[in-house]
Amino acid sequence: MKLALIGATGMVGEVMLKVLEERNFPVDELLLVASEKSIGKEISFRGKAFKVIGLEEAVAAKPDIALFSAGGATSLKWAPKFAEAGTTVIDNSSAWRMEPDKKLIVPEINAHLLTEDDKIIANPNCSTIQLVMALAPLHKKYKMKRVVVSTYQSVSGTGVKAVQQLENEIVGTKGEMAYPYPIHKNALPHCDVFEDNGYTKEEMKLAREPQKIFDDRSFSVTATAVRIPTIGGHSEAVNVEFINDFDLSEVRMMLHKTSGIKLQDNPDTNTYPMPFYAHGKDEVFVGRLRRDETQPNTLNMWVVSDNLRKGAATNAIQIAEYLIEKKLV
Ligand code: 11C
Repeated sequence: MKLALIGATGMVGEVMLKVLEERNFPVDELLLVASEKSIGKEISFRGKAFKVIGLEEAVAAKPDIALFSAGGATSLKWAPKFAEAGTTVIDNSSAWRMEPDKKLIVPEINAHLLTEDDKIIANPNCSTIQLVMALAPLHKKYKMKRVVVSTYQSVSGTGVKAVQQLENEIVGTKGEMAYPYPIHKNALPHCDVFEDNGYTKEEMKLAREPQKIFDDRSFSVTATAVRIPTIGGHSEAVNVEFINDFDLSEVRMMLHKTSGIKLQDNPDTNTYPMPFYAHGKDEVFVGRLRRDETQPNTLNMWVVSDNLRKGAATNAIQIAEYLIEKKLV
């Protein structure tokens, strides 16, 4: 397996290398790829030093799989060039997600749709992945009607500059600002850019991507996305109205049995999901399960996951593992 990692020096790239090592991903040849300014830099993988190369050189090497995490502009320009060379691209940016001919994949939900003709495969947004992971078993059984989600998102979702801004503000040093306001001791109802309808792009990703992943337009999602000063993962308060009524103990049992979900739900022992605990782990943590007492068939829950792992690197690598297992590359 010849694997290329595009954006190898970035935050998600670093986590991808860690996850590839941990999961013992079958790599015969590894191409670490980054922008001009990083070419020649050395990065260690499985105890061996690799020199970072540029995109032209990586396309010419015709890797079997390219994991992209270098931003939308790089994906738009370079993913088609890799695809033309026969490489299967798994793209972590928002560039291709809503294209009708590109599949948007969370392996536990819809990897069965993939074929060897899918040369550019989209990885959903981090806050979408953890949301649909928690909703999938419940939607199957009770059929969702409407989801109201409020997010509490880690600064690591914005990138290294934002993590730096928070760290600078904590110790009181001046530095570059990733946000229009301080993030330390603050909460910004502003993730990604504003769209014409008054929602942010992050909120619209949460509204649109789940329908595509479930291949179902019969339910709707409305979102408020908020950035908070944490780094371990994204948290989500989820209110979901179903068409059919549910039994809370059955909901608990279903989530408990779902692969990739860890139930943390015991008020007696103060057990509930937190980014502090989810950080560095691959599962989606679900807790605070309770009936919404204001209307029928409606559930409240709290969902937390490490946005750089299941929300980005791990999901992309699971897609790659699926392609290899099913001999689609
Ligand atoms: C955030 N969800 O936390 C974003 C980061 O569309 O892949 C990932 C952006 C994306 O701000």
